[in-house]
Amino acid sequence: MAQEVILLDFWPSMFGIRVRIALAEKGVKYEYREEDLLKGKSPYLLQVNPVHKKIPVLIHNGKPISESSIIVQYIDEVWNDKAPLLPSDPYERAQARFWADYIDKKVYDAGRKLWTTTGEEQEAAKKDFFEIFKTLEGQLGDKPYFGEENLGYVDVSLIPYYCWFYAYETMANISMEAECPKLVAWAKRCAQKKSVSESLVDEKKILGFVHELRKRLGLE
Ligand code: GS8
Repeated sequence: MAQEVILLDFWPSMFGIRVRIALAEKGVKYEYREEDLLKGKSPYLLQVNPVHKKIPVLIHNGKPISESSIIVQYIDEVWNDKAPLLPSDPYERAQARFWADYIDKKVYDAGRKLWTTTGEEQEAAKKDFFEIFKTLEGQLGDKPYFGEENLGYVDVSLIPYYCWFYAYETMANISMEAECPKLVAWAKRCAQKKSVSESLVDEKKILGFVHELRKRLGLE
């Protein structure tokens, strides 16, 4: 059966980038539909994600799936003729889900605080941010990928933030390389993969987007 796959996405979104990478890893052809959230939300987005009204949404043969982590797992299950993203062992799967959940609960908010705060508040935000990234770096250990020898579910969860590092560094005057060298080496390794490099966004464009968001929040 011909597959109709549509991705409703917004270019700077780390959540959308996860889905782009997963689809690229599986070699799935799809129609990319940009949802310009700076301008508003389309009736189509409200129709396909009436609960959260957020991108990304994957529409597979007319059926919508929301929430990036759930979408990536769905892609892994449907296009199972390609290398799996999640491990097959139940315990290893649970561990991968634990770390992806940790990323979901921690990284976005910690990163956002770096560019929405100043002074003491920002110093505390930096401390929290590096605590999270050092925990992740510890979990990576000396493995090439979180998914051991190949890019896996946890890698796909975290790598989209790589193109936001430059904005975090610029706004908070920090160095990822100095604090988390192994994690930066991992990010560079992931970015050598076509599925990742073609899905990530230019870091300077992300910085420009952060300035735009700060203006909208009255911060500059
Ligand atoms: C988060 C998606 C999200 O925040 C996921 O898919 O993993 N837990 C969800 N999407 C944002 C754009 S990226 O920052 C979004 O659609 N925001 C619109 C809104 O908040 O109204």
